[in-house]
Amino acid sequence: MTERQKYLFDLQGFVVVEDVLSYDECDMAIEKIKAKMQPMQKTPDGYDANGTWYNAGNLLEDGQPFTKLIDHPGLYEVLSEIINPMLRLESAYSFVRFKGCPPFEIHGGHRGGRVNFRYYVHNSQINTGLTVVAFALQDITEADGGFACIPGSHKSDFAVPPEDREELFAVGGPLVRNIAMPKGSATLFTETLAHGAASWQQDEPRYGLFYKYNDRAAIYHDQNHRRPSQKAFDMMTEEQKCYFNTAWQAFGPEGRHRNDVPEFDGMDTGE
Ligand SMILES: O=C(O)CCC(=O)C(=O)O
Repeated sequence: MTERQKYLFDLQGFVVVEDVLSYDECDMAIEKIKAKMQPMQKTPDGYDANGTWYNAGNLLEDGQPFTKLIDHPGLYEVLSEIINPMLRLESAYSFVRFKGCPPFEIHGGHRGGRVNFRYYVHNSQINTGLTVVAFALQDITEADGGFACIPGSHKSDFAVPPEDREELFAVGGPLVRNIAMPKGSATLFTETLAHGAASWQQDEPRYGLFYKYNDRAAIYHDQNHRRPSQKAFDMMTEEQKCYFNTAWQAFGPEGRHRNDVPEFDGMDTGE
């Protein structure tokens, strides 16, 4: 992690890493997402999706470029520094959103959330928990909508007062900024940051791709129905497979005392 990345991540709660994917890889990812995406009835906030929100899971079954992103060196440099060198990939999925979709309301936004939602710096070392990598598979300007956040809110010791939430956390309101992302880049943000997504404004839908990382000793999402299938594991290196181990740090069984040996080699996800 460069000093510049460290400065920006600490200041804002997110950092944009450019040139993670080539243009061809972005286009390939979009084609694979299109082939898999399913309409959602409701948005994560419970609004009627009305054909403007889709999702796609099990993307690791589709091989590249999804597999190589599990431990991409340019992302690992940052994630290993701000979370821990031993990482877990909790989920990898796509949300596809069409022009005029309901927003993803701002959530998170203070560091009192214990193990998964923490943020502090000690002896120049950043410490955070659940962290999202949002890949930009197309060029996104601030005017397009998409990922939005309150920069710096990951350091707040206070939750927004409930009576002020509607005003202060409004997407398009005084505190929330839309974040521009060039095609092929990845935005790494801590879930401790107040963040969400503004309604999408481009004619071409937004093909959002999200990987969520945690310390290999911590867990936020239920793992059992998110574990990759055999087909997905067959395309991974031994090190990549370890990203799906169950959460623990040490005193594991014989031969994998430190949780650095693959624990699973696939399961039928039923999808
Ligand atoms: O859609 C987005 O860009 C935001 C995603 C988000 O809020 C999340 O992953 O928690």
